[in-house]
Amino acid sequence: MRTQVAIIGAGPSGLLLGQLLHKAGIDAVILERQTGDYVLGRIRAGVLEQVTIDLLDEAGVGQRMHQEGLVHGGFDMLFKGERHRIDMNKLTGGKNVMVYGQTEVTRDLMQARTAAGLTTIYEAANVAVHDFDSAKPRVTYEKDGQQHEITCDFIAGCDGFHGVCRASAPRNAIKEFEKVYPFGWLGVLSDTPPVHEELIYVNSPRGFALCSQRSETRSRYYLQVTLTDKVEQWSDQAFWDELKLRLDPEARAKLVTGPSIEKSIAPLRSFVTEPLRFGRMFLAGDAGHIVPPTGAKGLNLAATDVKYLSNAIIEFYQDKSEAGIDSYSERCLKRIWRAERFSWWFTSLMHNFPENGAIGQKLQEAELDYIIHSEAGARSVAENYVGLPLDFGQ
Ligand code: RFL
Ligand code: PHB
Repeated sequence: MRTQVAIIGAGPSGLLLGQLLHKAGIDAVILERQTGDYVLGRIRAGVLEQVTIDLLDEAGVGQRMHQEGLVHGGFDMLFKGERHRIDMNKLTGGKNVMVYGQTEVTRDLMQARTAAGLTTIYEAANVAVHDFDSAKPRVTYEKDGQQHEITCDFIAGCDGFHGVCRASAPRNAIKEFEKVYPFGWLGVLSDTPPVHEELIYVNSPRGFALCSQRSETRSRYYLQVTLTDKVEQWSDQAFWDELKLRLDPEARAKLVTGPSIEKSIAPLRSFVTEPLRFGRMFLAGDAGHIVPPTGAKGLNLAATDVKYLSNAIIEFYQDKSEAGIDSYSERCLKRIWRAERFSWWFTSLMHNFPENGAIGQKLQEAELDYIIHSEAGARSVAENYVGLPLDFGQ
């Protein structure tokens, strides 16, 4: 088979890239290791920045998001038992975020792909990338016991943190920066009304908690847990009991509990690969970087990587210019490091680090106190949370 762009991975970055290229008349095939249902079953991010909303509109898949997504103009920070609102909308001159789950974004992109008759090969095993240092890259894979080959102009590595593309880059050409945090997030999804109309980020002596949501009837809650904790150790009752202990009295009284419909533990990591381009192969999304979820940046960064990458590839075909693909890595990494910094900072501020002792907790409380009493401090949080503009600093 021959295509212009072989995309590895049908997560949000691969699917969005496929859609943006299709809109520009560029042919792409997506290879995905899992089934479509498996991809849709992964419960992950829930907050979209304005730039991501705009991109989904540009890709022609924003209709359901605008109908069902919840627009949030602020969020609460709870510390020392009291809640304080960050009025993002006011602090950023009218910007908001949208609460709309990654699962729904993925579903909308998959449906658009099916409707346009575009090729996604699910359950593609042993995907391997070849010759991306030449003008004729190839991708091989197995499907139903048969070996297949795709020849292409470009390979887009949208295959997540554990994918094959980054692993195939020459070791001497790649630099990796990593920080692994000494805790994880235990997440529960439940068909119960959210405890509050906006998100609540909690710094408590018992550890971080987050009250999030997917709709007016579906909630998503997280607890900071130690890395040795196993999901099986956490009954639903134990989860709700611990969450209540980390909330303020009003939220504790209002919290509606119910059976979990999903429960999982995610480790927290900051990770960046440099560069993001190896000849004719590009990395985008989690394949190139990971942020701890505290700043809600993972999915949004994946979307902006893909925006830069699709622009670069479109420029290559339409203008016969390699300027975009040459600057892809550098442009993307600037935005990535800004989001890495914010996510690392917000994680450090909100979580319990017993190794930092009592002074660590006091310093966090002093910083939180500064943020809520200083408009400059609050604005810095707000402008990063809603997402810096695509052309920031350029
Ligand atoms: P994805 O979503 O991981 O998709 C990559 C796809 O590539 C496939 N794949 C392969 N296909 C073919 N051959 C191979 N060899 C392959 N190897 C992998 C995979 O099956 C998969 O379908 O990456 P993408 O598209 O870059 O999207 C990024 C986002 O998914 C990610 O940034 C966020 O979800 C991060 N993230 C969270 N972000 C938030 O903002 N808030 C959260 O609450 C949040 N929770 C999470 C998360 C990421 C998690 N991961 C990666 C383990 C929770 C988890 C558990
Ligand atoms: C979520 O709803 O899953 C979510 C929201 C905000 C975050 C992280 C996760 O910072």
